[in-house]
Amino acid sequence: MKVLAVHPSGLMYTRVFLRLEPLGLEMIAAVARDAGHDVRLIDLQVETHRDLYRLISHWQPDAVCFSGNYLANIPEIIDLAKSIKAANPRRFLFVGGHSASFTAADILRHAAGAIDCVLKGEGEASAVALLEAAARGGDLLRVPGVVSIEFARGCPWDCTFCSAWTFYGRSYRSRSPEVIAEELASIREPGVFIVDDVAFVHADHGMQIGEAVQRRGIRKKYYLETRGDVLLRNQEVFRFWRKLGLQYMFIGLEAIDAEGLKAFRKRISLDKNFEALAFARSLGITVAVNLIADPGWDRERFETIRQWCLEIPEIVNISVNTPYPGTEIWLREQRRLTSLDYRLYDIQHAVLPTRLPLPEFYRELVLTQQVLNRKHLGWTALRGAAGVASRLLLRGQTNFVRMLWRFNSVFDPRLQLADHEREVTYMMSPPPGITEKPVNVKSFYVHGPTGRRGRRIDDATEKFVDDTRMGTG
Ligand code: B12
Ligand code: SF4
Repeated sequence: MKVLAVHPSGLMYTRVFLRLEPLGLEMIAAVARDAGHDVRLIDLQVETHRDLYRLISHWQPDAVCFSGNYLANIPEIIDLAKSIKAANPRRFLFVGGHSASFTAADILRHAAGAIDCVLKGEGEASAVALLEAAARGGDLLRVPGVVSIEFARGCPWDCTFCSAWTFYGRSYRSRSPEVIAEELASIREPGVFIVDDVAFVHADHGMQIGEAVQRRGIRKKYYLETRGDVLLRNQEVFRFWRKLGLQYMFIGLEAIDAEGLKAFRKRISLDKNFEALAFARSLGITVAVNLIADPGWDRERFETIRQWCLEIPEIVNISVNTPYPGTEIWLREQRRLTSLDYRLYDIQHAVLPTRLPLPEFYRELVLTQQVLNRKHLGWTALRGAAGVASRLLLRGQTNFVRMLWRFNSVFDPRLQLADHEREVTYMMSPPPGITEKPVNVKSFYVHGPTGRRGRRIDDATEKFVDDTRMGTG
């Protein structure tokens, strides 16, 4: 079969900060190709809808699949599916990915027959079987830049705002260090983003990969995401990876007060988080921390955050507290959702009632982001980076410079407000009902929990995770 794999357009974040190749979709494309299908991949983060339609009309794929990781992309996927299906009703269309798994019934309902199937959960094992079933009734286009790699999959923690753990049933599986090193050796690009939810949960695994990388003399710049407590517990691993080229690290701080950390069930104290930042600083790694802004914040709260952010050297990303299907807060949040428009669920918009009038909330939010942005990308930074910028420009690499200026055209309170006024064609089903009773978390899981045997971590690490966790799972 000729199979076209489509990644939808980038969201606000990607338009300014970081755009990565769609690793999950590439994996699906790769298993389909290995099974003998003729496969192509198009990434609408870098190509246009016109490119997609042109490719479809020239190449005439038998099947088209979409990656539905991001909830805000669902309307785009449905509209594309409708027009692709209308052009050839015999073409087989399916969707998979993170958000699609939690909203499968809604997607099928909105698509009104244009989407034949939503494949829930991890797609490697089932995509080929699905294509075979469809057949009975490649050559991948590569995206330049930083590439992604997976060392391990899943997350053993259970933060209330996150669906990574429910998607993977709180499992944690790691890949063989030798296979990873081999894959890294085959990557030509100088930058590699490790897409694990929490990198180096298991110290031995991290060290073994590092040793394999060192043996092969692989030299890259690495980017990763992790937790503060993992960083502190496995300091020798991060120190080793610093030597191997670890350059940039995202740490999910989420809140700078104990109450906030408790509400998110982040299971880490403020002190530990600050200690982790100090350790990361001592390694000379660039660190970006994430904070979650609650729609209930007032002006003072934003001001406190701004002050705090200016006091620390780290890069700070601010996102908006958003109940996503598949998360615990989707069921527990006491406040009523103000919108069921998928497109607003990109953690840059408020979908819960704001204490400040909405226009003011966005003004404060964007002002806070601007202050942080200016701190790193503004005039002072530009002066400091002028050498780098002009060298890059000379080499024709305008991305870095464009990023410095793009922020204000994307993060604009008027635009964010106007997004609430758009006509809503597809409205998601609301949460089943607010409850204060203990929720059976197992009901969130896409495929059900696998228990201890699903977590490939040693007992000491399991105990470490358990000591931070409470109650659920
Ligand atoms: C790495 C990552 C990123 C990277 C980009 C990765 C990329 N190119 O898409 C960066 C850092 C840029 C990023 C940015 C953002 N991210 Co992000 N990201 C992740 C993370 C940690 C891992 C994704 C990954 O690569 N996993 C490994 C690959 C192999 O798995 P996968 O993509 O899920 O694919 C598997 C399945 O989903 C399925 N599958 C996927 N596609 C398809 C297609 C078909 C047809 C089939 C059958 C199956 C299938 O099979 C694959 C193999 O098993 C996830 C959390 C998670 N664990 O999923 C969050 C996550 C997807 N991100 C999230 C968010 C919110 C964002 C941002 C909006 C954040 C922001 N600050 O604005 C931006 C938006 C980016 C954009 N597209 O515009 C949320 C999405 C929530 C939601 N419900 O919409 C997640 C779930 C994090 C969370 N804990 O809440 N992200
Ligand atoms: S540590 Fe929390 S936020 Fe991070 S992936 Fe795991 S559950 Fe999600």
